[in-house]
Amino acid sequence: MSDVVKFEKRGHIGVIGVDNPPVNALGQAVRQGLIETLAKALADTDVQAIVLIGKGRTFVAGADISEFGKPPKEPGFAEVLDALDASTKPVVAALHGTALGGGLELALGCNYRVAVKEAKCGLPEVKLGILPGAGGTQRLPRLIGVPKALEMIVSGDPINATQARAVGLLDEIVEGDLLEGALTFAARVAEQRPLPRVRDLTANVDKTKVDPAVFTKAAKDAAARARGGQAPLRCVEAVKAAVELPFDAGLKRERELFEEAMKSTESAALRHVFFAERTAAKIPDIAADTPTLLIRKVAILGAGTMGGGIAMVFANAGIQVVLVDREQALVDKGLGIIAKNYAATVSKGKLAQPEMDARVGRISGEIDWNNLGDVDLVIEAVFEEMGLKKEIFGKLDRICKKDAILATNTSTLDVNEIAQSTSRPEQVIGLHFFSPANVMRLLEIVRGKATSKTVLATCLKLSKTIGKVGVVVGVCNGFVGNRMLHTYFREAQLLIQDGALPAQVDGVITRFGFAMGPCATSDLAGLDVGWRIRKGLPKPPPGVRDSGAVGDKLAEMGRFGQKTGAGFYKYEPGSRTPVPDPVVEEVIEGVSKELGIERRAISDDEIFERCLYSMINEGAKILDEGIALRASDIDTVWINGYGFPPHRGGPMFYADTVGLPRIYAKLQEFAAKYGKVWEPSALLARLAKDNQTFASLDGKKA
Ligand code: 3H9
Repeated sequence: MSDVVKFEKRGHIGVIGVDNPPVNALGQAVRQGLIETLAKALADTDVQAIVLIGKGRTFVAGADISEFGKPPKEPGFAEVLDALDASTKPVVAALHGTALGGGLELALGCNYRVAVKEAKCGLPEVKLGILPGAGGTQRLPRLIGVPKALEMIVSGDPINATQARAVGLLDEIVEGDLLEGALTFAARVAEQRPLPRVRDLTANVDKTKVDPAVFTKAAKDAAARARGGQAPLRCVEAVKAAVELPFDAGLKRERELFEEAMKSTESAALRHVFFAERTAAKIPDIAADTPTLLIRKVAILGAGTMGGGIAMVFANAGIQVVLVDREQALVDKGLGIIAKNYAATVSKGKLAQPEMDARVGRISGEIDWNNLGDVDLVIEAVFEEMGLKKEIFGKLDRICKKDAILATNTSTLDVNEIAQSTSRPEQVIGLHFFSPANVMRLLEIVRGKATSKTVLATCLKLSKTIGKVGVVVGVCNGFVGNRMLHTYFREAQLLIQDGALPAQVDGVITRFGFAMGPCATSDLAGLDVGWRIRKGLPKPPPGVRDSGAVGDKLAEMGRFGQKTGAGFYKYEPGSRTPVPDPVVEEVIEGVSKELGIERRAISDDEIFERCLYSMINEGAKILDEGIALRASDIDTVWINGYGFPPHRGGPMFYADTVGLPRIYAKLQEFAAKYGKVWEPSALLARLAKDNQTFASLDGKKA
């Protein structure tokens, strides 16, 4: 008998329990075990009905993703579903945790489905660049109707048990113990015949009743959202087959689309992203059982946009927050903005009023630092000025309890230097949130020279608690994300000086899949920020090009970006849509002339290569210096913090798909034309010479 699928009898009900921690993924052994235990239950004359349940924290959370891309192992998923279809006794799926992907498809192959109210159901395959490949695209529309099935399959977002019951996905919500509830349900339906099978339902997929426009619209919306990704479109195609073809032919079409998707680079990229995010939480010298500190109360220093956003992140996770600033008026302003942000979410129907009240209730204001003695973590989010930060950390050191973690949200400054202003550098760490902090998933966890393992392990665990993807990075100017952003934005600006225009540069980048190009992003962030910083800096030395020249000129004209209705583009009042502006063209031409640059036609390829390859080269340097632990960590940073298109896998994965020898050759060409900043990183040069990939460093094949 299988180790991962167990069979027991409870009276006249046979219970099949999947026990494959951590998430009961449907690997080969589980598939085999399901077929065997089902046969056993059917052969046992005492058994009148069967309950299929998951042990541990969840029902089956899907196929085993680590088996993807490898030779298939028998029995396949289809055989499990065939066995369920052929069952002569009712099978009741009992769901808890997350019934996702192949897990939900398994439940759809059962005759009935019951769940606890905390359960979630979904078909997230699209997020892995594939589509449900075990009948989900054929059964779900038959059960809940085409529009709702399309929505679930194309978005990949799960629904909760109450919603699932309302649309007919569940037959019952169980109060109390799931197994007991499922046994009672099974006993009730044990005698009922014929056995209901989702595959036999026809009303919801009746060709004469389903409006074909739903597919056209779904495909159009999916294409707009996917920004070049094909998986959502394949999902639409597969659901369409449920309406156009009989069940078995529909399954065959689903299979073809599934296999096509599975072979795509898009799917390889998205699977890489899935595992990269989880690998980021594993730090070689931090054992899984490293002790951690309890974080119950957090102080945020600075009640501005960033501080307020961070406060919301903790309050959302049920943690007490104290928002601190110099004056009561600033604290009140910060608290007011937070309340307004929550209220906006409530008015959109995305948050219930009592939950909003609970969250707001967790955030208090403070101006007296002496009252911070009991906080477990302080996050400083004030101006980027070393002197000020050192003064603050010295003060915190005197006030905060001994084991409190002192964190800085700096995006550029030296965390080691900040730590030296305290008597406890081992308690100091960088927690770099991304704006808007309550929306962006990335958290760069900056490990200082002295940061203790306990503090690091606590922050990693905390990142998960607050719903962030934590990536541990080392200390350097800009850490991983901003350091690479700097080279990418530099090239975008130099391309403009050389002859391109903002719309051309942004167009190349958005067609690759970014939501915004560098010029539109600068308009969103505000051109005044960089301009003010650069005013205090010396001009670049001879031979180094001034990438800020156009931005500074625009800022001098009061064109600060979206907030002033003009920057690299102009914006109609109340609109965020960038409109090319002839005035900007004149400014750019003027700057090129001033700098003695003869403008030329720039090809889209050159734009793409200079923007992307400069970023990749910097990533390779970061990896070589040990600032990032793995290439996949860099990908995780860029996907979660900078809008890199997930279906491209992140800059380093993308580089592997292009081929490092090719990128290396381009870097050399650019170095010859544009100078030292383009010198290839030693690591990239070595990998290119050996015809290797960044993934090979992480111990995987690309
Ligand atoms: C599919 O089903 C295809 C079918 O249509 C048809 C095929 C023919 N496989 O996320 P966590 C690992 S596609 C293998 O930290 P949480 C994960 O790597 C699949 N491994 O926990 C991690 O390992 P480690 C459709 C998996 O509580 C550990 O489990 N299903 C899988 O935060 C814990 O994971 C999905 O896309 C898997 N399917 O979240 C669901 N799932 O500890 C994918 C997890 O070594 N999974 N692992 O790092 C999830 O969304 C989340 O894991 C889940 C739990 C919500 C379930």
